[in-house]
Amino acid sequence: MPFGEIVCGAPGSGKSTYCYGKHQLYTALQRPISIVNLDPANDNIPYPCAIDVASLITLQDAMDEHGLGPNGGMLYCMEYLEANFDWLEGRLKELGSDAYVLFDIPGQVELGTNHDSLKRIIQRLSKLGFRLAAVHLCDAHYVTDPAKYVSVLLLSLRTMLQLELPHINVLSKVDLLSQYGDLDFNLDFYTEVQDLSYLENALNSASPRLAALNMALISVIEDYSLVGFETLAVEVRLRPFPHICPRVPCALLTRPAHGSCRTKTRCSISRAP
Ligand SMILES: Nc1nc2c(ncn2[C@@H]2O[C@H](COP(=O)(O)OP(=O)(O)OP(=O)(O)O)[C@@H](O)[C@H]2O)c(=O)[nH]1
Ligand SMILES: [Mg+2]
Repeated sequence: MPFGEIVCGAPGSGKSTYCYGKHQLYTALQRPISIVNLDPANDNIPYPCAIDVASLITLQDAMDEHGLGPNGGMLYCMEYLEANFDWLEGRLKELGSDAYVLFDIPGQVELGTNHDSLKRIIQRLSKLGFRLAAVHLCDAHYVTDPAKYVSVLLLSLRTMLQLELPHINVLSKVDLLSQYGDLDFNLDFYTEVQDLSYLENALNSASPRLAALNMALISVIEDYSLVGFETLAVEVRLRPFPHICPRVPCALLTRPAHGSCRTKTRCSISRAP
């Protein structure tokens, strides 16, 4: 039975880097893994790609042929992929029934929140027998500002509701947090989505006219208690693993360190010596 991850998230959130890092980790552990690039604008793919949607359609093709801009062109590409799902199905079958597949998804946000093609492609993958989970990457920079943090909570919640998969939200690039100065709260506060009423003062001073709306949004998130985050820092090695590095098992996905440190986190894969 094949397993897979739908690796989604906003542009630049680190999806392709995550796929590459995980490919290196699994290769070092001698576990099979394949990456399927479903981003038709991804013309600089860093990882070994088992299936590339560019063999079917590229964003440039869609824009040139139909006079579309980049955003409309991307939606067209996903609809085209959905209409030609048998192309994807045939290539996935070649990976075997025990494949572990990472699907690198385009960063256009509406694909994961309100456009239905990706959702229907996922449903068809499930019908093929894939056991899928969504890995939703969000740049950790969002936790540096209360309003941005609320927006990423809402985006994560909306993506969970739209994709209807087992779902992990991930704060990516946490290694960069130390560059943004001290956070208002410990990292645990943001990853565990603790008592959001602590954000009230900061939110209301930034937009006093919308104070009631801010608090209503916060209560929606808290009432359902669905959103939480893992943390991730990927450091892609410069050359393939010649052997299993002893630090590899400290995991690609890491929990925030508990305790007093404000932004402390563990890195995943160390750079090759
Ligand atoms: N410091 C640091 N940089 C990262 C990490 N993950 C990704 N990056 C950098 O973030 C930038 C964007 O990463 P990508 O993997 O291309 O992001 P993406 O989500 O695939 O981007 P799109 O495909 O354009 O949506 C690159 O410069 C990466 O090197 C990380 O964990 N730490
Ligand atoms: Mg990418």
